[in-house]
Amino acid sequence: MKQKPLKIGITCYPSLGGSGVVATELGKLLAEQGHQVHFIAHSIPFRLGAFHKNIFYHEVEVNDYYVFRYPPYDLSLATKMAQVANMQQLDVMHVHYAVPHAVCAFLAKQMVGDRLKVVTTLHGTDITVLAQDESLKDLIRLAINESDAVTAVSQDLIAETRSVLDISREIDLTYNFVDPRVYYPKDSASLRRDYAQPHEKVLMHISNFRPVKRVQDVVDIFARVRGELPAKLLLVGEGPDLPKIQCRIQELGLADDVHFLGKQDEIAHVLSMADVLLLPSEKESFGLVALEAMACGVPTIGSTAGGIPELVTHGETGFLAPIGDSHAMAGYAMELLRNDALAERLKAACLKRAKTEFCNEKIRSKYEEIYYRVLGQK
Ligand code: GMT
Repeated sequence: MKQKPLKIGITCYPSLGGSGVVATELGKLLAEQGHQVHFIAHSIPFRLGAFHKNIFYHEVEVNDYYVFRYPPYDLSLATKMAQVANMQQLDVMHVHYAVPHAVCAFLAKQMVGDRLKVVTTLHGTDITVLAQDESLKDLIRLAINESDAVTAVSQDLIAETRSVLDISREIDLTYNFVDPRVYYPKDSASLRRDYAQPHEKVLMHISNFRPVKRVQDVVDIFARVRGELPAKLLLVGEGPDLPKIQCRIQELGLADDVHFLGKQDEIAHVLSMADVLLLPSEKESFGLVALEAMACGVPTIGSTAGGIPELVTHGETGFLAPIGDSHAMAGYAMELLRNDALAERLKAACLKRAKTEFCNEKIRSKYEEIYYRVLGQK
């Protein structure tokens, strides 16, 4: 690194979803580069892992005085950001997910002064769902316009942000990334034998089982595939739609062919069991899980929602169909699962694309460029 190491605050949802994973992995990479990284959150980020001398964690404590109907986490977070920024002389506060984090960083900057630069990364539902809500829209617009830099995880999300919030400011594209030291095809043959016979294909879906993931379509696709060839479906994760999905699987008589693995940490190991990942989402600004699968050599069959087409190249690293077209997605799955040569070609393309386009070092240095730019140290 040519420039001086920075002191960077990071706030994210520490226990939830792709935005927290990206924020935590980025913090780890920055610390490896010699930057000092201060996570400020309500609990320790779940992917933080082993001790690192450049990584610090500052816990936000919420005042729940009895007059409060809703304890003000946002205000405590903003105050903590300002305290840490002053105490540690932070250069940059990098917040992931606009609500409430970008708003809190805006408040912290009012307390600290303009020397604290704020970088906001938009991840998806902060814009595609929350910014559509009139009770939040103006506040999100303010926080975005007042950030020193704004990044978004796909071109599609940049376009959506501009159109939903009617803003014209610069937004940098910073795709999600994976660490090739963690995500690569693992030897999961023995694990796979626990779930599928050697002649059976393995289809997998990993998500938070929220309505935007359209897990119902995953079941429809699997039912069609299962009607034609021996296969198992592995469902990984938990969320509000899970009970409904369990009932549907019972109704369709598929219970013996579907395994529920719940939440899992060793995602690369789990993904390496799969022949194909299904991601038929209604909204997906990027689809980090499809990138994790790609890095493990597993192609994705999914929808054309949001940023998925920027990640999955149709016919090369997977197959895409319009949202809700389970028939076409099942057709692609059968084409792929019946053709070993095609599967090998897609696997090779997946491994190559994950390493070249979405490599952790490339995206990390893009974020560093943004930090130095807002600090006037280009
Ligand atoms: O939708 C989720 O699975 C969670 C959500 C989050 O905020 O963590 O994911 C969003 O951010 C991820 C990381 O940038 C993206 O890969 C997901 O596509 C995005 N989710 C949606 O847009 C629905």
